[in-house]
Order: sequence, then C-alpha cells, then structure tokens
Amino acid sequence: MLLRNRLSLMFMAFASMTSSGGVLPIMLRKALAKNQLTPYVQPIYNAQSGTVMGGEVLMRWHHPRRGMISPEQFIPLAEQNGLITRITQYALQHVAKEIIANNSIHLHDMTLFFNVSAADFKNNEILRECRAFIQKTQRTDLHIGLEITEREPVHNTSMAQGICEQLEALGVTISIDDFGTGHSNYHYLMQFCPRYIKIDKLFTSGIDTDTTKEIIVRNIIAIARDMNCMTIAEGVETAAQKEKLTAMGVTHLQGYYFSRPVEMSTFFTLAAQPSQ
Ligand code: G
Ligand code: G
Ligand code: MN
Repeated sequence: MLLRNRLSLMFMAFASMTSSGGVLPIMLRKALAKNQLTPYVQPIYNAQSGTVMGGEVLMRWHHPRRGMISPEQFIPLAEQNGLITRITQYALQHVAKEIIANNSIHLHDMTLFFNVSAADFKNNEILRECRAFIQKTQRTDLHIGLEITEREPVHNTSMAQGICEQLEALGVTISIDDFGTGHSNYHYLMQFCPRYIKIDKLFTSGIDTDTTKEIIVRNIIAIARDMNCMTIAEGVETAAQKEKLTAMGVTHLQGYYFSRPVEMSTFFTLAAQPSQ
C-alpha cells in the first residue's frame, strides 16, 4: 500500500475514534474522577417582577490540553454509554458543595434545575442523590428542579412512576424541557405532572416575527395554564422577544439577553440582588 494511502487510512481511523467517541468516554471518566467538570448556572427570571427565580445547571468541561469540550459532544455520548447517571450525580454533589461554600448569601426562595436523562429513571440513585443534597445543604430557600430532556424517551414504567411520587414527596419539582420537540410531548404531561414547561429556543427565536411560532407558543401557554404549570421560555436573546413572550403570558424567561451560564459564585451574587 502506498504510504499516502496508509497515512490516509490512519487518519480516518483516528478521526472515527475521536468523532464516534472512541477516546472521549475514557477522557470523560478521567475528567469525572479528577473533578474537571464544572457546574455553571444560567439564571431564570420572573417575567413580571424581573427577579431571579432560580437557574439551570449546565455542565462545563475544561480539558487541560484540549480546552473547552462542549456538552453537545459529551452529553449525548454519556447518554449512550451509561455515564450520564454519573454526570447527574456529579452535578448534584458539586452544586451542593458550592452552596455550602456560599452559605453566607441570603436568597429568597429559588429553584436550581438539573438536566436529567432517561437513565436516571431506571433505578433509585436519583432519589438518594436528591435526599443527600437536601440533607447536606440544609437550605429551605433552595429547591431542586429536574428538567426532563427530549433526547431519549423516559418510559412510563412502575419504577419511573415510583421515583416521581417519591421525588414529589421530597419537594423536588419536575420541568419538561424543550416541550414540543423530540420525545418531550403531550404524553410527558400525563406521565410527570410537571410544575414547569420549558419552551424550546426553536420557538423563542423569531417569536416576534413568525406567526406560526406565535400560534404554537400561544397553545403551549394555554395548555400549561390549564394544567397549573408555569412556563419558562429559553433562548431569549432580544428585548423584542422578551416583551412579546411576557405579553403572551409566559411566566419565566431565560437566555443570553439576561445572562449566559455563569460560575456558581457569580450566580449567587446575581441572585442576591433585589431585581435587575
Ligand atoms: O450550554 P449548553 O451547551 O450547556 O448545553 C447543551 C446541552 O447539554 C443541553 O441540551 C443541556 O440540556 C445538556 N446538558 C448540559 N449539562 C448537562 C447535565 O449536567 N446533564 C444532562 N443530562 N444534560 C446536560
Ligand atoms: O436543551 P437545553 O434546554 O437544556 O439546552 C440549553 C442550551 O441552550 C445550553 O446549551 C445553553 O447554553 C443554551 N442557551 C441558553 N440561552 C441561550 C440563548 O439565549 N441563545 C442560544 N442560542 N442558546 C442558549
Ligand atoms: Mn435544559
């Protein structure tokens, strides 16, 4: 074989290893063991009062040599290979640590939302982690919310039902992420009795100009109201989107217009301010 062909084969093998996650799972395991993942928080605002009602925890991975590795890359991979439950556990444990470190900050009632995946509903680990979080932090002003994502379906098993009932007893609220996309749909409303429905940025972007999006969002808000749910519009990037969504009756807003995901200490400082 020509050297050129051999080199190109080697390159293709390397490319497929890195892109299909060949080396990534090993790197991710190491990163978890070495505490190289950092939970960031993106604040969520009350649309009427403009105060911070809580935030969404979003994991960031700073690799010492490769720099930032996007969650878009490592989260789907972790969902495929089962590492995702480790990431959920890691997020709850590390956020609890940050809360304890920032214990002097006084906040009004807030909810911190953690993204969870289908695998988190297959055993009782999530219950143990939520209980441990509550016991460790001892803060009655900070509540846990769990955002159920659309990527993998959460099946309505008796295990999943039992977990939801026990989460509710613990005061943990459920939020349906990216409603109207992927697996996140009407059947999730029946299955989970959510407190919040999140409006995907697919609908938020262009809400002020696109009438189809406006019709869809109006319907989501109406169903949320009838089910006594609050609505969180994500991906809000402009004042026009914020105003339109608020006028339409969305209860909460999240997006770059207000703040990007920030380190937890910054989030606490932001959240402690009276209003913006
Ligand atoms: O900011 P952003 O690039 O963080 O997030 C990209 C995607 O990764 C989003 O869909 C988000 O839900 C997901 N994500 C980020 N952090 C976590 C996490 O800790 N757990 C899970 N399951 N998903 C996460
Ligand atoms: O799937 P999930 O809703 O968990 O994803 C949240 C993702 O959206 C994260 O990657 C987060 O960084 C990103 N995000 C948050 N606010 C904005 C925004 O205003 N615009 C865009 N384009 N993305 C945003
Ligand atoms: Mn989310």
